[in-house]
Amino acid sequence: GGTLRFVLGDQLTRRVASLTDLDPAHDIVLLVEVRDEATYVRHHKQKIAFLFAAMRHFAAELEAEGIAVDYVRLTDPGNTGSFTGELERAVTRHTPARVVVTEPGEWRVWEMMQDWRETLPVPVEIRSDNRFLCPREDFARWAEGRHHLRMETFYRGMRRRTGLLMEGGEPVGGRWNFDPDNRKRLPKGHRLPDRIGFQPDATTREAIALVDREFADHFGDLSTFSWPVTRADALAALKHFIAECLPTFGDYQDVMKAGAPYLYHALLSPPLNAGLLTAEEVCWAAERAYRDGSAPLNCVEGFIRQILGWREYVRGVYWARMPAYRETNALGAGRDLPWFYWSGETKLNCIANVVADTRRHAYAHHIQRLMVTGNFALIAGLDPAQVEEWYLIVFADAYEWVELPNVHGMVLWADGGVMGSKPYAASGAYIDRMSDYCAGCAYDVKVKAGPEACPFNYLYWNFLIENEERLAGNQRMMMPYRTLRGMAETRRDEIRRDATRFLGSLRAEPEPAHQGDQ
Ligand code: FAD
Ligand code: DLZ
Ligand code: SF4
Repeated sequence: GGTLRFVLGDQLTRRVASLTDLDPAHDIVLLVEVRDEATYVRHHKQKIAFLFAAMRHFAAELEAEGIAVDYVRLTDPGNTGSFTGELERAVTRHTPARVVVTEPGEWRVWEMMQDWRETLPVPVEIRSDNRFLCPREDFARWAEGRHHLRMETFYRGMRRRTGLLMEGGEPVGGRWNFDPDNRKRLPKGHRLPDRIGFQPDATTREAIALVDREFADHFGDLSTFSWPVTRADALAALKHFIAECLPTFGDYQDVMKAGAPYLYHALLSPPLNAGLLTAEEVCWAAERAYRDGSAPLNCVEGFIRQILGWREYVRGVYWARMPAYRETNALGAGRDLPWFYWSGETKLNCIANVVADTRRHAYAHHIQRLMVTGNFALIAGLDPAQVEEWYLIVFADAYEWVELPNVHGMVLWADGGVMGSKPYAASGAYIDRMSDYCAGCAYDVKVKAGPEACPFNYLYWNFLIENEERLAGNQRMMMPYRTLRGMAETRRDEIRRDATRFLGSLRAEPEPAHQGDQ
């Protein structure tokens, strides 16, 4: 027999390692829709529909090339519901000489793959994932013996390694980082660019209908689905972003605006993470825009840093530190996730907005994730495992390799400083400066104490008080702790009192009338 090439739902590129030496005369490509992958956490409906639609289109494209594809649908009779079960069945069906796979994005699936080598009656070859610019082994070598893994150091190495935005061994423009030029506020009356959405075709509509039927009780709307689900559409999305948004990308990167989650962001993470685009081509497309004068350096550098720097870096941290990484809880946080993370029913207008965007689009941009739902989770002391599960569920781009370092490390500081030198705690003033949320809020961001006060204000100080032993010695926390020590005892008591009242009012379960409609 030939080779059975098993392609996972987030490996949808003709260039994935497991397909490079494909022999159309003898080989079979296997793709499987399985219930376990849709329910190991109860993913947002759009995430499942996106992947099923993308998998079906990818299979059709392979078939059009004359490649034999064995595509198992979710509702096919006999579908065992798991990767392992479906691979076993396929081996029995096709009796291949061997199985070839590409290493997965998640530790969970990596463990399954190790078992396949022992339990399947044929050899299983696991190939290195060539969709990233930094191989796992290279990152592991860099990370060895270091406790702190700093993004900026890694990023400079990646610039040198790839030659992106480099000139004669030096960074273009004489600096590695143009962040100080970014982070502007949105001027009043500013007109945002129109975004292209992708009308679902018949195949995508079928996937949407399937998810609507089979996963009806999962979080999220399906009616607004407009993701690119083919390589051609993903390339069109990239082109649109480079032309219309990249020239302004850096300027308003941190802005948050009610009802407008997209702003100048790329919206490319779902197609990137599923394999429809490669990080390499996206970075070079951005660099070309700089070289031909259509986008300024601060925007292009800022964008390339997100992908060549952050994205590669978090993936490296994940593989270098798992499985222990997930288990740490450096700040000992343990409060239950409030129900309003699902319902959006809260007087905190910023959170209500981010949850509404997320439910509607399976998307929120970086600062919404970091400074609203993330910052709240940090300063309210929410249980890392519950917060991580939420992030893994609600976004169309979420896979553990990218979600976990961002949430566990960047946001919650549960890794004790592997990724960030200090927790990113902030009070309401930050949200007020970068958004229009506070104007429409029942709380007053200018008020520090009492029932009218913005809860972020006292939760911020309460967080510092609760973690004084763990954080006061941190060099980067000297300033706020100095302020805290200068506070009158009565002010400290007031903070504790407000925080206790507010935190005590949080509910982890819906009111009985809402049961079941998360
Ligand atoms: P843009 O803002 O336009 O950025 C361009 C690209 O840069 C993104 O497509 C993405 O590929 C990459 N990127 C930017 N920041 C990061 C980052 N911190 N880590 C990895 N890649 C980055 N991204 C995911 O892809 N999946 C996740 O599950 C995820 N969870 C996150 C959770 C939290 C708490 C935070 C703070 C960030 C998370 N991110 C995650 C990173 C980032 O928020 C998203 O990649 C981004 O919002 C995707 O939208 P975009 O394509 O419009 O991004
Ligand atoms: C996320 C997901 C979902 C919802 N469904 C499938 C599926 O039915 N079949 C599949 O091959 N992959 C799916 N995925 C993506 C996998 O979970 C992903 O490949 C693993 O998490 C490894 O990163
Ligand atoms: Fe959020 Fe506080 Fe602003 Fe309300 S006042 S939107 S709770 S930051």
